Amino acid sequence: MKKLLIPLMVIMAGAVFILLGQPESYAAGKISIEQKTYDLYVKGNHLYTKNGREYAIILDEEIFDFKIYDIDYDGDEEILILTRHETGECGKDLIICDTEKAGGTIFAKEIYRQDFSAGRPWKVDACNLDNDGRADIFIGVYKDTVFYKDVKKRPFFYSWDGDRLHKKWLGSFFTDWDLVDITFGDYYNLGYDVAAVLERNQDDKRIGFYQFIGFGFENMKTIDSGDPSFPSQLKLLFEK
Ligand SMILES: [Ca+2]
Ligand SMILES: [Ca+2]
Repeated sequence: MKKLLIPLMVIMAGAVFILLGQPESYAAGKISIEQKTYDLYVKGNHLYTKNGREYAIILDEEIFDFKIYDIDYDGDEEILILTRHETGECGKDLIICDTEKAGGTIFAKEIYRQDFSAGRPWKVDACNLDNDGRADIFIGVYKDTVFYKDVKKRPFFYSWDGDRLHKKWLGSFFTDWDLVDITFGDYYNLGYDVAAVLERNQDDKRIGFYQFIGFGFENMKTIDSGDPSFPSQLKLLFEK
């Protein structure tokens, strides 16, 4: 028995080596089109789906961040992409893509593009803040504003009318704590989404929940770092 054990261990070590040596690809969620769901992958800054066992590229452009969202509420999801800036440090253009099916897989078909490179964008997201029939699009930028000269992460919101973006709320900040990350969901069963914001003040962190009230956002709740639920909420909302 002992003689067999060593070659087996060598084979297993080899298998682990092969697995670790594979080109990097990351499962990146799903997209649903015409009642069919496609798995998405990110590999070498490109977005892929799979056709059988083969990776099929969705868009011929490097991505920095993306969000799958049904921006016209017709049941088929679209892809919002923040393209990668040449420096690799931030995003460049926001592209909104419809999808086309061909040969059992899908391709992105650009329907809108806007250059956000001056704002050094770091995140794209989409949500329903107010049930007004228009999807709300979040672009996190890294800049100063007219009134606040320090360069930091700032929350910009646009609404999508089916053809183009309209400025909705180009905020300087939610509070005097720094914006670290943001995500959206109907966490309070209100029938619309609220913002969950990870905020930082020097070494301290907290999660603030904010709802849109027409001319800005209002705080609904804050979970401080000392709250027993803080670690689980942090994991659930921001480390998914
Ligand atoms: Ca749609
Ligand atoms: Ca809206």
